[in-house]
Amino acid sequence: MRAMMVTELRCEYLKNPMGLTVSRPRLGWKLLTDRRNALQTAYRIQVAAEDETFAEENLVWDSGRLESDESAHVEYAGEELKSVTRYVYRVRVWDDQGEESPWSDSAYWETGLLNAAEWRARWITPAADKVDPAAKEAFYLRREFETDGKKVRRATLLATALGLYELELDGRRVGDSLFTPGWTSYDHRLQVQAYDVTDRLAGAGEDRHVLGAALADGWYKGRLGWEGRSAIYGDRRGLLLQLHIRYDDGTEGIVATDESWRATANGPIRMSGIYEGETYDASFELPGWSERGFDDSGWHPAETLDRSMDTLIGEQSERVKVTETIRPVSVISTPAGETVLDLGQNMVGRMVFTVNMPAGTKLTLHHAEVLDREGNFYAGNLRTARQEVTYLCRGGGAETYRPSFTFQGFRYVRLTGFPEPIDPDDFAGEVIHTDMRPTGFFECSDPRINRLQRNIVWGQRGNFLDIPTDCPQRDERLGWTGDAQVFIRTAAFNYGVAPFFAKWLKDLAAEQLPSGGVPFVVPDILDEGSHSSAAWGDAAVICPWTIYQCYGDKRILEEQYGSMTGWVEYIRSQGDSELLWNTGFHFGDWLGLDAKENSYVGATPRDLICTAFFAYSTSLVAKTAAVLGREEDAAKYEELHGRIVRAFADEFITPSGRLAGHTQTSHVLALMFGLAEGETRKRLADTLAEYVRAEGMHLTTGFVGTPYLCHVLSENGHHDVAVQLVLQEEYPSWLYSVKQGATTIWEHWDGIKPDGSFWSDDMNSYNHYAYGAVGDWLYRALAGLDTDENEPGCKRIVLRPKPDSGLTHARAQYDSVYGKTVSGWSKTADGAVTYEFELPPNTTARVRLPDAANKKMRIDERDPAEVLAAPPTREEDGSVTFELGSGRYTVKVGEKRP
Ligand code: RAM
Repeated sequence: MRAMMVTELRCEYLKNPMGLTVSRPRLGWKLLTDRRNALQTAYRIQVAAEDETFAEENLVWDSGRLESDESAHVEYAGEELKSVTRYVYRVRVWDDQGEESPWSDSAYWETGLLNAAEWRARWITPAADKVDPAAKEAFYLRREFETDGKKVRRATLLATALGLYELELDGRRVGDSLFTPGWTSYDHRLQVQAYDVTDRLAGAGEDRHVLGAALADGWYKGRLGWEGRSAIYGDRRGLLLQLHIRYDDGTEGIVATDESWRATANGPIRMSGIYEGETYDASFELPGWSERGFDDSGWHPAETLDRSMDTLIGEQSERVKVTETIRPVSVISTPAGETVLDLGQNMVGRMVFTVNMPAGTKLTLHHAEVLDREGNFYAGNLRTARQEVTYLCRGGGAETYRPSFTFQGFRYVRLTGFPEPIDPDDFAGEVIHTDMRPTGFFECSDPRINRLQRNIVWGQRGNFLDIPTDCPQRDERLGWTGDAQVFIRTAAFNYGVAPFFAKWLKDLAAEQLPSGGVPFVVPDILDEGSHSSAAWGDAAVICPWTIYQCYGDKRILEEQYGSMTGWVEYIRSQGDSELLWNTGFHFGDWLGLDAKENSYVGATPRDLICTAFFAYSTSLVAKTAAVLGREEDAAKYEELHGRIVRAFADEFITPSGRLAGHTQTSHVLALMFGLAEGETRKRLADTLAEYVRAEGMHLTTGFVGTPYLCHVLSENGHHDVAVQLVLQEEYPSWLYSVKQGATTIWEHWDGIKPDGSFWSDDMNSYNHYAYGAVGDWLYRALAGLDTDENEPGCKRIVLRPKPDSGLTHARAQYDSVYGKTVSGWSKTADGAVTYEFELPPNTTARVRLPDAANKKMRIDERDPAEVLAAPPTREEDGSVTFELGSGRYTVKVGEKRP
C-alpha cells in the first residue's frame, strides 16, 4: 500500500507568506493518495528558524506525533516567534491504515516586526518648505547605502506608506505588487509589506546600492467618495522603510528611512488619483534615479513626520497584482468620429501601450464600460470619476507606458492623439485585483448560464481590489457592507477569500461605533451618521459566519466575536420595543423593482427587513457562541432569538399564515431566516411562488431578497420556479443582461433597457457584484456541492445535486482547503442520470440523489453494496442517501436494465 503524500503547505492560507505579525500562525496541507476512503489519523510538524535542514538545535517546534485528523488550521505551538525571521516547516502524517507518509517538501513563513519598538525607521516626506505637500505630482525619494563587504545571507525589506508606494532597488522594481500598502482603516491599522531582496543584494557583486520610492496620494490623501472629500486620513504623504541585512557571520545591518533621504516632486508622474487617472510626462523622467551615482543635488532633504508605529501590522491578505493581460478585440470608429478600443470584456485594471512618436506628443485614454445606443463612447455613469490617462512622449524611439497609482473600470478606451491607423497589438488591458487563489468552476449545458457564471467571476475580480467594493468605475468604489454580505458566499466558491475577508472584517471591527453600529462602508470615509442600515450592518455577523462555514476557520469567529455581538446589541438598543427593529434609516430592499416611481427602495416594509435580519444575526451569534464554547452567551442569544421570532410572527404573520408584506422579498426573508414553520411556512412558500408566477415568472427583488430567492424556492418545494427564474431571459432577469451582451453583473436589472437606453446617469454601474449572488445557488443547489452547517469547513461535504433543473448537465468543482471536490450530473434522453463525485483525502460526504429509490443504481458499474461501506438508504421522498469517503465515483441511476 502506498503511503499518503503531504503537499501544498500553507501558512495562514498563504504560500510562503512574508512579514506576518500573527503570533500563532495556522498551518495547513493537502494529502495525496490513489486510495479511496483515505483519512489522516495523526500528524507531526517540525519548524526550524532559518534552517532548511531542520537541524535539532534550530527547531523551534517539533509537535511529535499528534493523534488528529486536522489538516487545515493547525496552530503553531512552538517557541515564541522572533521578528524578521524565516520559519521553515514540514509535515508528515499517518493515515487510517497506520501508514506513515514521508516528510513533505518544506515551506516557510517569515515574520515582520512583532514589536513597534523595533522600528528604527522614521516616517519621512519631502521637506514642506521645498516641496508643496499638496502637490499633485508623485514624490520620489532615494537613498544610497553600503553593505559592509560581507556575504549577505538574507535581506528583507519592510515598507509601508501614507498614500501609495512603489519601490526600486538599484534601478529595478522591488516585487510586482500594486496599490501597496493596500486600503485599511488607516487610523487604526496600516499594513507593512515585506520583500525578500536577498538575491538583489547578494548577487550584485557590489557593496553600494540605492533604494528609491515613488509616493502618490492613493486612498490616503486623494479624493474619495461622491461627496468629493479628499485628504480624509491626512494631508501629508509619508514613507516608512526598513531594510534588514543579515550577513553570513550572523551580524545584521539596517537601512531605514530618516532625514538623510533625498526627495523631489519633479518626476514624470504629474498627477495621479484613484478616480482621476494619471498624467505622465516623459520629459520629466529621472533616468537612473534609483541607481548608484545619480546626481540628486537638485533634490531636497526629507523631513520626518511624527506618527505612532502602534497602528502598523503585517500584511493580512494576498497582494494586488496584474493577474491577466487581455488584447483588444477590435478598434471602433464611432458615429461621433472617435476612435475606441474594445477589450471585449468589462475589466478592472489599466491599459499598457507602446508608441513611437515625437517628443511632447500628447496621448490620452478615456475609459468607459459601455457604448450608448448609437454606438458612441459613453462615460455618463462615471459621474465625477475621470478615468483619464495622459501620456506625453519622450520621443526618439518606441516607448511603453502603464499608469502606476490608478485603476479604471472599463471595456472601451477612447484614444486621442494616437497615430492612425491604430494597431490593436500595441495595446493591452492588464487585469488587476487581489491575487486570490481561484478555487471554483461551474459549468452546465446552457451556454447562457455559463456566460452568467463568467460574468459573476469578472464582477468579483473587478471588485476585489484589496477590499470588497460596490463598483470599480464611478466616484465610489467603496467597501459597501451590504454588497459584501450579499456576495460573500458566492465569492468563497470562486476564489479563496478567507484572508481577504479576515483583513476587511478587522477593519469593520475597528470602525464600529462604540454603540456597536456598523458604518455603511468599510473603510469608513462617509459623513458621520452613515451607519447601521439593516442588511448592511449585518455584514459584521454574516461575513465571519460564512468564512467559518466555508473554511472551518474558528479564529475568525474568535477575533470577530466582539464585533458580532456588538452589532446585535446595537440593534437590540434601537427599536421601540426590544424585539422589533422599527427605527432609524435603512436602505430597505435596495433597487427592488417593486419600488415606487423614482425611488431606489423596494416595497418590502423596512421594519420587516430590519426585524428579520435582527433575528438572523442573533441566531448566528448564538451559534457562534456555541462554537466558541461560550455557553452562557449561546443560551442568552438563543433565548433572545426565540423571542424575536415570536415578535416577528406577532407583528407580521396572521394566524392563518399571511405575511404583512406583499412582496417577494418579504416572503424570501421569512423563509430563509426560519421565521415561520410548518403549515405557515408552506403557505409562505406557495405565496412566493405565486407572486413570481403573477409577474410572468419574473423577480421583483432588490439587494436584500435576490441572493436568497432561488434558495428558498428550491428548498421549499418550488425548485421548478427557481429554475424558470434563472433561465428567464426576458427583463428583469439574470439572463436579460447576458442577452444584452453583458460581460459583468449590472447594478440594475435594467442598466440597459430593451430599447438600448440607459437606466440613468446618476447610479448605474455595469460592474456591481451583488446580483451575482445567484452563483451560490448554481454551485450549491443546481450542481449540489454544499457544506454541512453543523460540520463546516468542507471536511464534511453534502452532495445533493438537482438534475431536475431543465438542463442536461451541470458540474461544480471546488478546491477546498482539503483539495479537489466535484459534484456533477448529466442526463440522457431516457431519463437516466450519471453523477460524478470526487472528494479529497481526509474528507467524507453525505450524498442524496433525488428520484432514485425505485431505480437501478450502479457505482462504477458495480453494485453499490460492493463499493459503499454501508448500503444506501431509500428515503420517503423517493431519494436515496449514502455516505462516501474520499476518491472519485461515477454513479448511474435509472439506466434501462440490460
Ligand atoms: C450604492 C452603492 C451600493 C449600495 C448603496 C446603498 O451607492 O453602489 O451598491 O450598497 O448604494
